[in-house]
Amino acid sequence: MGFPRFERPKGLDGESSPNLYVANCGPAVGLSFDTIASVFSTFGEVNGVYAADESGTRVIVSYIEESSAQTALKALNRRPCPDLGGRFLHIQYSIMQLPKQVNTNDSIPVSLVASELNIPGLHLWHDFVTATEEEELLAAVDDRPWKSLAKRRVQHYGYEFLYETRNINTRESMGELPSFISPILERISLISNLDNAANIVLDQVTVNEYPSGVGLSPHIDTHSAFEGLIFSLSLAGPCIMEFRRYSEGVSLPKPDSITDNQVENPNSSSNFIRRAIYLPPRSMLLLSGEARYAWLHYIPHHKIDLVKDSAIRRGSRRVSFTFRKVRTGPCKCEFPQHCDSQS
Ligand code: AKG
Repeated sequence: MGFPRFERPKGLDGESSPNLYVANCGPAVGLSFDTIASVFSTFGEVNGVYAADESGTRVIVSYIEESSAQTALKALNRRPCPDLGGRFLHIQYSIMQLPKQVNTNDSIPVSLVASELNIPGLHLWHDFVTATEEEELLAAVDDRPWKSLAKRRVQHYGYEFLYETRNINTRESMGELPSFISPILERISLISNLDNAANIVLDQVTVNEYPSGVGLSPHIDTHSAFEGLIFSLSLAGPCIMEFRRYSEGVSLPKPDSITDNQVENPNSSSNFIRRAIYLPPRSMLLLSGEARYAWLHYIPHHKIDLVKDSAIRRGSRRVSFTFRKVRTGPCKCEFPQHCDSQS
């Protein structure tokens, strides 16, 4: 299986190439590969736009003709680009090996924005925290003890999450959430376009640390364990999160009966609908309503993810903070077939 390999830009004056390394540009700053391709195609035929690394802020724009790259570099380098929201791009020539063959057997189109997935209740905010806040949050959890699971490490705050029962140990509160989390909770409460967000008092946090290539098995968070809003903040590295909903009449397998192999080869079943979204570092995902109650979510075990036409290498580590509110009564959701309180 051949994956694209991107080299660092050479940045040599006069060393021209049909490929441009473009910084301050990419999905993490709200520019989709399609938008970038469309702006750069003003200067010539674009072969493809690829992520230069996992940051989501640096891309390689590959032209058919070297002369197109020269014109684009002259026109766009270090100038405000009106078609990209006035953004200043930093452009150099790049020498790269283009992807020859990428395994797409198990891949589905990956969206950069939640609305494209058509899953009611799914929301994604890019740059929910700053790079400084990200560093502080990572330093805070790295200062505290991790618990090792088979493939990843976790920390729990507020209440312990019990993986055997997929529920909360409500008998033992671990106390208030730590103060380093408070700015994030405040920002969540300011999300104004969501019913309930301002009123909900999130009281349980699970921190997951995934080494490169490690994913998460498909699951729906136990209805009786948590209320209806589940927020997940991605830090340090990107990942793809996939969603799967079984077609009407197909009974939902228990999480334990879904093997990692099925996650690796999700096309092995045609009874479900699949969707995928790219989660860049510092983004906040919200599962609410149907997205929270009826769709399985999971992270495929990949070291490299295909996003649009690009291969994105996962970082050496991804750390997520999942914020939830522990439920105190039975769940009364509109999805009884997925609800342990109602079945
Ligand atoms: C969970 O802890 O149940 C998750 O789904 C974590 C999701 C994530 O890592 O973003």
